Amino acid sequence: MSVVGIDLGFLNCYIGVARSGGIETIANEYSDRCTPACISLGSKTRAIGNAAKSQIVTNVKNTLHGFKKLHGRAFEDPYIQAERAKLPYELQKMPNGSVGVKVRYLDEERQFAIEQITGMLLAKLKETSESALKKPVADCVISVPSFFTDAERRSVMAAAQIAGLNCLKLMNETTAVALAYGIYKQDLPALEEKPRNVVFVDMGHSAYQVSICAFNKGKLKVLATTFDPFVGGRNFDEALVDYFSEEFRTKYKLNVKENPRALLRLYQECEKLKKLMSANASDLPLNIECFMNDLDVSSKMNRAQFEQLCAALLSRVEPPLRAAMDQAKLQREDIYSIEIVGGATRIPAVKEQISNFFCKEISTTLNADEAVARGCALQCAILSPAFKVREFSITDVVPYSITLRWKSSYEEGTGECEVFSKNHAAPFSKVITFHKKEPFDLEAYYTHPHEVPYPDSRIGRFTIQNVGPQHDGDNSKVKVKVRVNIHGLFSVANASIIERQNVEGDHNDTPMDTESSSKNQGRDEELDKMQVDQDEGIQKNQAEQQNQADEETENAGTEIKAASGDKQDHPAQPKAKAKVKSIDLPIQATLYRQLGQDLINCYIENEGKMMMQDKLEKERNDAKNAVEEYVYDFRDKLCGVFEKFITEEDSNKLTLMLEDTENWLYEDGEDQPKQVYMDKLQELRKFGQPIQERYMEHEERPKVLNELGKKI
Ligand code: ATP
Ligand code: K
Ligand code: MG
Repeated sequence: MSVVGIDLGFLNCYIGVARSGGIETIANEYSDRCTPACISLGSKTRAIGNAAKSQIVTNVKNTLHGFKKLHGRAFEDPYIQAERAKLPYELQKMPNGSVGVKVRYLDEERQFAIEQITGMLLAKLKETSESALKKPVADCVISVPSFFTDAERRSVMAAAQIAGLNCLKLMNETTAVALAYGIYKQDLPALEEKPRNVVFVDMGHSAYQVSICAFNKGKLKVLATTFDPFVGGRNFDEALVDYFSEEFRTKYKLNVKENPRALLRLYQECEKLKKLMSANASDLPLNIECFMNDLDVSSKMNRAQFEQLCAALLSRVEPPLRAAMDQAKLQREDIYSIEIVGGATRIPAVKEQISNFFCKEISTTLNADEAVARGCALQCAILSPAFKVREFSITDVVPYSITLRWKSSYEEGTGECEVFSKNHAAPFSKVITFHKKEPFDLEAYYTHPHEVPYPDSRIGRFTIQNVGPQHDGDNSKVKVKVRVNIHGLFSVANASIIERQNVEGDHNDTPMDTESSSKNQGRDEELDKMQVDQDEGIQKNQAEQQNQADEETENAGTEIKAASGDKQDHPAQPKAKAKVKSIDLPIQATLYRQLGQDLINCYIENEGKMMMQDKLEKERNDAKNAVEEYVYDFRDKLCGVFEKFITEEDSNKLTLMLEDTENWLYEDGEDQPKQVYMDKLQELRKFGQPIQERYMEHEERPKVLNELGKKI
C-alpha cells in the first residue's frame, strides 16, 4: 500500500511519499516536483498541471487556475463575486447555489462544479503518484488551510472522492509543517519537561497562516492558529500589476485591464519581477514584447519602491503573529524558534516583519515548498496500518468556536451553548445531555460570524428523532455526542435515549439523578437542559489515531464508553432500584453546501468519462506520432543503411510515397481516428518490412558465421 501526502496549493501542488528510506517528494512527467494547480480544457482533451499552465495566455477562457478558495461558498458570497470580477474564465452558479465554471470543452459549452475541478487536479496528482511509484494509489492525506470551514473541507473531501482518492485525513497546512519539523527532532524535551514552543509561518500565493505548537518527545500540540486568509503572494503581484497598468496607461495610452490576455501576461511578468526583487535590491527591468497593439512596453522597479508600494500588505504580517502569541498565552522569550515556509515568505520585507516582531532571527531550515507535502505524507504513514513509523501524536485545534442552538417544533423555548471554543483540541468528542419529550433540532453554527471568512456561519442542522417521554410522562434523558473529527469537521455523531424500566421504588434514586441533582424537577418541564457530561481527549497514542481514520470504529468505541458509564453507575449505587437501557436514536443531518452522494457519484462517472477521453486522445496522438516517426526513420534509412538493399527505382517510389504520407499528415490526415493511423502505419510497414529484413539478415550473417566458426 502506498502512502501519499498532497499539498493542494492555490498555485503549486506537491506530492510527498513515504518510502522505507524516509519521505520523498515526487516529480511529474516534466521532472518537476511542483505541479501547477491549473486545468486547461480543449476541444479534444484536458491538460492538467504544467501543460495547462502554458495555456493560460493562449486558452484564456478555458484555462482554470486560482480556484482553491471557490470551495464551499455560495455563488453570491462577496468573496466569490470579487474573484469573479478578476478571473479570466466564467464562474457559474450551480443548482445547489455553490460555485462552478462555464467553459468550452470537446467543442461544447460545459459546466463544472468546483469539486469536479479540484477533482481533476487531484486525479492528475494521483496519476503522477502512481506512475512514480508504479502501483495504485488511493489512501492519502490532503492539506487544507487551517482556516477552512466545514463547508470548504467537505467540498475538498468530495473532490478527493471524485478523483478516486481515499482521504484518510484533511490536514491543516501549518500542522503538516509542524509534523515535518518535529518528527525527526531527536532533542525534544521529555514529556514531563516544559515543551518546546515553535512558531510556524506559511505565506503562500493566496493566504497567510501562523500556528504555534508545543513539542515534547513523540508529540506535538497546536496551541493556536491565526491567519489572514486574504494576503499572500498574489496580492503582491496584484500591487505590481496595478502600478504598471497605471504607468502604461499614461506612458503608452494602453488600457491593460480591458485586455484579459495582456493582463495575464502582465501578471506573469510581475510575478517574475517580484521574485527577482527578493534576490536583488537594485533597479530591475520589466520588458514585454508585443504587449498590446503591437507595442513593446518596458519599465523598471527596485526593492525599496516595491516595499513602499506594498506597505499596506506588509502591515498585515504582524497582526496574526500577535494574535497567535496572545491566544497561546506566550511571551517572546517562550519561543524556541520561528520556522517559515511558503513561497511568499521569501520576500525580504515579509521575513523582516516576522523577525522584527519576535526580535529574533527566523529559521529557514524547512523546505519552504515541500514541507506541507512531506508532513502530509508523514501523517499518512502514521495513519496507515501498513506502515511503521516512529510514534508521534498530533493534537490540532478547532479554528473557530462552534455553538449549538436547539429548539423543538413541539415545545416552546430555545437554548444555546458553545460546544467548542476557538483553539479547543481536535479531534475531540463531547457528550451532551438533554431532557426532552419530543424530537428536537440542533443547529450548529460558528459562534462569531465575523471570524469566519465568509458570511454564512451555519454548519448544519441535526434532528434527533424518535424522542418520546418516559412511561410516567417525565422528560427522557437524551445523550448526544458532538464531535470535531480528524478532518476538522463538526458533526452530531450519535444520540441515544436513556430509558427507565421496571421502576419499583423511588424515582429519584435513578442514576440520572447524579447528573440532574442540582436541578429542579419542575423546571425540566419548561426548559431544555444541557450539560457537558464528559470530555474525551482522544489523541493519546498512535493506536488511537489509527482508529480515528476509521470513523465507524471510533464511534462504536466511544458509544460503548458512554453506555458502560451508565451501567457502572447503577450497580455501584446500592439504593438504585431502577434499570436503564440506552437506545440509539436516528439523526437526520442537513449540512450546508453538502453535495449529495448521488451528485458525487454522477461526478465520479463523468470524471471517468473524461479520463477515458483523455486516454483515447493520447492513444490517437501516439498513433499519429508513430506514423510521423516511421516516415522520418524510413526516409533516413532509404538514403542510408537500406540503400544497398533496394533498387533505385523502388527507392524513388518509396520516397515519393513517404512524402505523400507526410503531406497527408498535415492535411487530410491531421485529425483522424486512431485506427486510420494504425492502418497507415501497417501499410508503410508492408513496404519497409522486407527491406528491413534483408538488411537485418545481411547484418546478422557475419555474426552467425562467426558463431558457427567458433563452434567448429
Ligand atoms: P497557498 O498556500 O495560498 O495555497 P501555494 O501553496 O500554492 O498557495 P506557494 O507555492 O507556497 O503557494 O507560494 C507561491 C507564491 O510564492 C507565489 O506568489 C510566488 O510568486 C511566491 N514566491 C516564490 N518564490 C518567491 C521569491 N523568491 N520571492 C518572492 N515571492 C516568491
Ligand atoms: K504549495
Ligand atoms: Mg501553500
